[in-house]
Amino acid sequence: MYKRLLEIIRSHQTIGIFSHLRPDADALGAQIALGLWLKGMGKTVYAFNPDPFPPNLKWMQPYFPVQVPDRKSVASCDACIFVDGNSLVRFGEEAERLEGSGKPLLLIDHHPDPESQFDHEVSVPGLGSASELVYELICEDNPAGITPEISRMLYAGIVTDTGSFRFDSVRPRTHHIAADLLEAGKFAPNEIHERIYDNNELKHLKLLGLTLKNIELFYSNQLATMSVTQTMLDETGCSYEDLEGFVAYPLSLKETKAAFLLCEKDGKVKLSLRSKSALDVNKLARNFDGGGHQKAAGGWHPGPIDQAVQDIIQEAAKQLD
Ligand SMILES: [Mn+2]
Repeated sequence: MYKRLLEIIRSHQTIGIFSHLRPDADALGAQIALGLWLKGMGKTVYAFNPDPFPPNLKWMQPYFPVQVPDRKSVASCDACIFVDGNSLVRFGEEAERLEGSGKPLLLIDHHPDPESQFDHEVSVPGLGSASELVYELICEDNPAGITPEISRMLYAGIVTDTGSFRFDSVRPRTHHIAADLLEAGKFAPNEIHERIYDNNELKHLKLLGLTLKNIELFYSNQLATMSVTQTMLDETGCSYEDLEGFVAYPLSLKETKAAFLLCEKDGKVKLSLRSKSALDVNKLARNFDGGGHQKAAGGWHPGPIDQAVQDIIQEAAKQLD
């Protein structure tokens, strides 16, 4: 699986790496690790993302420059790698323009149902993170390629995308990789964990307080929603990005099988869907202009937010029993 990808990478000099829009730690960790590794091989590397680093991942920024894609830099690439997304549209307009450009388009991803737009795919749906794939790729080339910097980036991607090693995508192999990264990187797990999770401001906790009051339960507590209005964001001085991790609270309820965070955004309602049961939120998200994984997905509803709650519950209830 990695052999052909390695051949393609070796035979091109200037390589662009895209991570998905509104990047998370897995997207950025996998992207930056690839960037560092390729640069170490003597390649000219561009890392692209149109969106900024989220506040809790700003510490990753100094490891490798990630720039907004401009036409000239993208055009100078001989090959492009796309990490942690299953379709060019997930990577923004400049990525979409690359379709049919003749440049090899390479995919490294763990989302289900990848588009057929790529010339070569390393796609493992159900795997915990794209960062694990980048780890395997580098080791296939040379295990010594896992430097301390690369270790930190990949560990950040794995710890976040596996919910701190608790999702059922976690395999023994996940822990073996994590152990190897800890050894190669000589860092303590909490060093990364604290940077990502323990950096709240008071306004985040105030917003959390408001959102917890808004939890609603349906079908004998099997389904939970948490609604966030623009007024709540304005009152606390927060933005949509500050809701990271909130959906874990309704999902943590004993009888809850799936939890849905709904937030007013750009005149519509943004949906974050999470499951801790057989309920497939990727399938559910397909009804709401979205997708993702079986246990974590996102989507959009035209609004208003009360209608969105009704519609999402009605659709999710079809999967109960
Ligand atoms: Mn991911």
